[in-house]
Amino acid sequence: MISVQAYLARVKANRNNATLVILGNEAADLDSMAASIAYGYLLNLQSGSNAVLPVMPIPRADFKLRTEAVFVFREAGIALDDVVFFDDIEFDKIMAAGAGLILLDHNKLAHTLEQYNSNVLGVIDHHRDEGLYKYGDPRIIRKVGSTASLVGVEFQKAGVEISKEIAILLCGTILLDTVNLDPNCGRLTETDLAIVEVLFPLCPLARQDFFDTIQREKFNVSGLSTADLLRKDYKEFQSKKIRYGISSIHLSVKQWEEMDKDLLSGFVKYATARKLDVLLSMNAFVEHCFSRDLIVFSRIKEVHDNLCMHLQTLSLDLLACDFTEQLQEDKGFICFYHQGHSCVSRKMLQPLLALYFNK
Ligand SMILES: [Mn+2]
Repeated sequence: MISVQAYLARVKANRNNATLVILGNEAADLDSMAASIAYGYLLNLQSGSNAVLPVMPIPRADFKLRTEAVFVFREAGIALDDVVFFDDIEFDKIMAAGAGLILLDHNKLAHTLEQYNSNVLGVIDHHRDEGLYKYGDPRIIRKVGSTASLVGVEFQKAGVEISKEIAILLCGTILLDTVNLDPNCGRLTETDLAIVEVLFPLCPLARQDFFDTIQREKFNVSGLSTADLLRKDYKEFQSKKIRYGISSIHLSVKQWEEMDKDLLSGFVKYATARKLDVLLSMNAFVEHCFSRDLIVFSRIKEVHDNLCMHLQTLSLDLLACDFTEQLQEDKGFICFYHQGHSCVSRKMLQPLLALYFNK
């Protein structure tokens, strides 16, 4: 039996001749990526074809931002060089040549790929059924904790031997998605439990340890640069005159400032590249209890100062922090706050900013 690693290397070498692409959803979470690889591998074992290509639906450079996936892939012995990312192929050409698509972890193509609807041949997913691709084969849409569980069931149905690597990929994903099989998480089903019974004996890692590490890695941003942190979870908005972005970051300003002594330069670069007037960073972290910091940056002094004044009038309970070494006013204007009312999230702050900027 060919290993997952060898399968990936072979199919990558043959990537431009792919006849079937296995694609996860555009958020490219662990479930999307692990399930695509496992399912592509299963089809390869069943058909012997080197033309079944799992494609990670993000640019290669973005993979490292999904730190939990970096960890699980490494544990499963998957070398990133052998994995195909969206920018490793000419997706348009492969689709135009008539390749089929199997959607994993979503059952409606992303808006940006809508023109390939007629390429879709099948779906395996656990989201709400959008009622598309009724002819799909397979067409498996079931409310379970993880798409990885449904792929595990397909291995079982096929009577194919499950390797250690596949067990690690699927188990890690199911644990993350079901919060370590917590019946109170609202996602765990009998299907997940039944497949975990089959998979875990084949996985060499202890369940609690494995889960704890995946969870920790998910929030481990220590290897990331300021630019990576800013784009990891970023949303952009346009009001009448102001274009602004809000990054959500799991790190206190203090920790961040220790990692990067020149945060201001990172903000200047990021905001300039995206033509932003304003860049906010909402920093959520646990220090004794759940806490938040807020960073306000603008390239324009007047915009910066007025916004800071306005923010003080909102019920955020802002307390200015002293990071004087970060202040170099020739580059841009930045200030750092501790946000006393930690319940105010980006979802809540953004509409208030929209009101302010549209005034
Ligand atoms: Mn999923």
